[in-house]
Amino acid sequence: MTELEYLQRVTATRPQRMRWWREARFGMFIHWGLYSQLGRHEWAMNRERIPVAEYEQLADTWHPAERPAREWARLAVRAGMKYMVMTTKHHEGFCLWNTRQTDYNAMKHGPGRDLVREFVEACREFGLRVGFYYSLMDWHHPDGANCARDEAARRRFLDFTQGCVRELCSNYGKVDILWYDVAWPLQTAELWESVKMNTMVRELQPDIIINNRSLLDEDFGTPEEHVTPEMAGRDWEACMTFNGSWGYMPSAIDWHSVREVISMLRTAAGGQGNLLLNIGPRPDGSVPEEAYQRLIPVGQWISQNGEALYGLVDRADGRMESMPTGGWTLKGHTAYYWCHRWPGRELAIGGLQTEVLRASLLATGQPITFEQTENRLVLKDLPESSPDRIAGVTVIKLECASEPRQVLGMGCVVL
Ligand code: H79
Repeated sequence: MTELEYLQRVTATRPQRMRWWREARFGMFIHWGLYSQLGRHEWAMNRERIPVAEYEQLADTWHPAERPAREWARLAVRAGMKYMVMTTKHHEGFCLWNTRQTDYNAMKHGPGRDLVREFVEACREFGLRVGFYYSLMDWHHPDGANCARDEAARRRFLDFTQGCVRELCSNYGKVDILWYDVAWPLQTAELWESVKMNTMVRELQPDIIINNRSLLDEDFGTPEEHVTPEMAGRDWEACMTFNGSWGYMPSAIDWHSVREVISMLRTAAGGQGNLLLNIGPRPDGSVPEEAYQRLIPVGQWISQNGEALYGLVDRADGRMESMPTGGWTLKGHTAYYWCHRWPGRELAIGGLQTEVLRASLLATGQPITFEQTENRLVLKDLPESSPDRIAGVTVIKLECASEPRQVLGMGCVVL
């Protein structure tokens, strides 16, 4: 198959394949590997120049508890997440599944079992979609670096890579997402044989969704550590650490707050994107308390306000203005105003280009009285302080006569 034929086929099936993902909005990223034992960021091997032979010893000292993936899945459901993506192999090269491509895997070392299988089973048990993260870059494989200079090494490394990906797409039933990372050191999709590799993936998993990190655009873009919408028409998912480190790192103490997570969700949904929020479990697989303290309230908040988040939203960025008191998500004729700085008894919104038919508090359904004059909507008789007790983010639902649009210039009249 030529690249063009491949792209045509991928594009034609995208709307059906992506439907659940476009409605899901919120997923859990899990970074778990040998680096979790060091607790100094998943890049420790590279940043500290730990020799391969020394690092390898971590494979035999890793003894995870029984089925921690069930704990992640339970937490993900409570947090309002719809899918999970786990590192099957990070840059360190240690494979978490029972692979025939290398002995450097969980089955043959400390864990003594297939951690990917446990992950998949936990996803299924809790009704979550299954995502596999796979790092193309490999600091352990003998050809992982010299494949850029040595053609025989490249052939061996590609056979290894394709063998790994084939196993992941063959041995675990339906896989919903393939999340490649870091296409180093080969510089092009041709050198990685990405069309060939992803053609194989799609033959094995016809409905799979693939990210853009095998140097092909594929199904979605992956802004990392910032929630920035991609251009209209392009699916995207922001991946975010919770505390600045992907891998478990007890000294990383700058955790995003509940309010920040809700703000990320609003920016994602406002741009028709998703949020993949990371946890870095401890070596035994348990989830740090700080993640619980934030994800449980996030889930409670979503259980009251999910209508503003989930489902086929329209793009708000470019159509609505940014406001000092909050921001927007849109669905059809309905606008949701996520108010995170409560203004008091009245909330005025300028520049709405549509007639508001009904206003209400989303969490309770309580109607809000309002006056709408040209260019100005004033919501009245509101509580003195934000009614949302979980995070101080109150969503106001505005049902409108047409698709909402907001236009505000820089002056007091629109020129
Ligand atoms: O798996 C996570 C990261 O380890 C991986 N992608 C996410 C999902 C990633 N690999 N490379 N990068 C991200 C970008 C490289 C960042 C770096 Fe650094 C800057 C590597 C070294 C300096 C910051 C400081 C991150 C590691 C040390």
